[in-house]
Parts: sequence; C-alpha cells; structure tokens
Amino acid sequence: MLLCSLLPVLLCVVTALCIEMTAWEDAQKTCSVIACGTPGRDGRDGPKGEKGEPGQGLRGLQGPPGKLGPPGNRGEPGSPGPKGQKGDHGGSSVTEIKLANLEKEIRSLKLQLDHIKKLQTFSLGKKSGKKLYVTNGERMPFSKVKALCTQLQATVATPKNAEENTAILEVAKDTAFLGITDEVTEGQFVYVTGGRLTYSNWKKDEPNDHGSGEDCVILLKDGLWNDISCSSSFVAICEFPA
Ligand SMILES: [Ca+2]
Ligand SMILES: [Ca+2]
Repeated sequence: MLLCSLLPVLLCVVTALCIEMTAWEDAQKTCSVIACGTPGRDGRDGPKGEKGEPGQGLRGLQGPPGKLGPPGNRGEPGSPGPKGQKGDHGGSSVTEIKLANLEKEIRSLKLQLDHIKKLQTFSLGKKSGKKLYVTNGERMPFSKVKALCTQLQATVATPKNAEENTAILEVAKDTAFLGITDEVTEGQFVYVTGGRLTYSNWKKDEPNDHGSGEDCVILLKDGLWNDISCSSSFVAICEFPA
C-alpha cells in the first residue's frame, strides 16, 4: 500500500526530469495513467513562456495596388492673404479720360461754330438753301477774287438757280464777279469749280465776247448776267457751304 501510494509520485518526479523534452500536459497524462490511488489536486498554471521568434514561412508576392478611394471632403477656406500695394493708373483709363475731354471740347467748339455762323449770316452774308455768300465789298480783278475765296476755303459765288442769284445780288449791292468763265473754250461757259452751266440769267444779246476779250461773268445790279474782261475789277463775293 505504501508503495502504491508512493509510486505515482516517484514516477512523476522521474517524468519531471524529462520536462525539457515533453510537455507538462503529457507528463500529467502519464501520471494519471499510472496512478492507482486517489488523484491529487490540479497544479497551478506554470509561468507564461517567452514570446517566440517570428515564423520563417515564405512571404507572398506583393499584390496589385488597390483602387483609388473616394475624394475627401472639401477643406475650410484659408485665411485671406495680406493686402497688396496700390497699383499705378492703367494707361487705357488715362487715354479714355483724354478722349472724353476731347469729345467734350469738340462738342463745345461745334456749338460755338454754329453760333458764329448764325452771326455771320445775320451780319455779313446771305444764306440761300445750303450756301452762304460773303463779301468784303472790295473790287478786284477776277484772278484776285479767286485767290481770296480760295484763301478762305471758299469758292467764287456761283448761282445755280434764281433764288441763289437773288441772294448773291442782295449781298453784292453792286456789280460782282460770278464763278463762271469761258477761258478754256470760247463761247462755252463753265463753273470754275467744274461742269457746264445748269442755270443762266444772261442780259439780252449777252454773252457777246465784246472785243474778243470777255471771258468772265458779272452779275449786274438788276440781277442779269454779262460777259466781261477778267482783268476788270468788280466786287468779290465768296460762297461757303452753310
Ligand atoms: Ca469769251
Ligand atoms: Ca459782254
């Protein structure tokens, strides 16, 4: 009996010597198999073993990259940057201002010019239709009349109808040259500005080219026309577009 009770313990001690080779559980099984008496109480759990080395298994190949994830939410707006320095005036705005001033000046000048034209018409000339007739009352040869009117950017007065003929007469107050000659072709009177006559108001038996030297035309005091020598002096009347 004593041997029976001691045998398992002895065997267990022998078995404990082999603990490095066999797990504790195995030893317990051995003990419980051999035990023939009352089994002892379970022993306490042993201390936790040290963490083992990582396994040496083959590492798999790296898989393909995954799909792009959905875009993240929009971030909060950043704080505003520092205020920049004041820039120069743009060239275009300066030009626009100059242009606006010029337009204003032109409008003002036009108004003044209209006013002056009205005064001129009232005091010096006679307006008929779209023409303005002006005279300084001086007598001079036809060549000087032409030069004077050209200098004024005008032409020698030339009536194209009865109304204009009357208007020139009222301005002249005396015998005046008209802008008509037959200097180029004798007997064929034309406007000095070009073109054949479209209106005439010849005195009876005129033009007669008296003395073979009458190539200019004068407006007589009664409104009728006579051909006369260009070197004779008569009142100069110029015509402006009104
Ligand atoms: Ca003639
Ligand atoms: Ca004549």
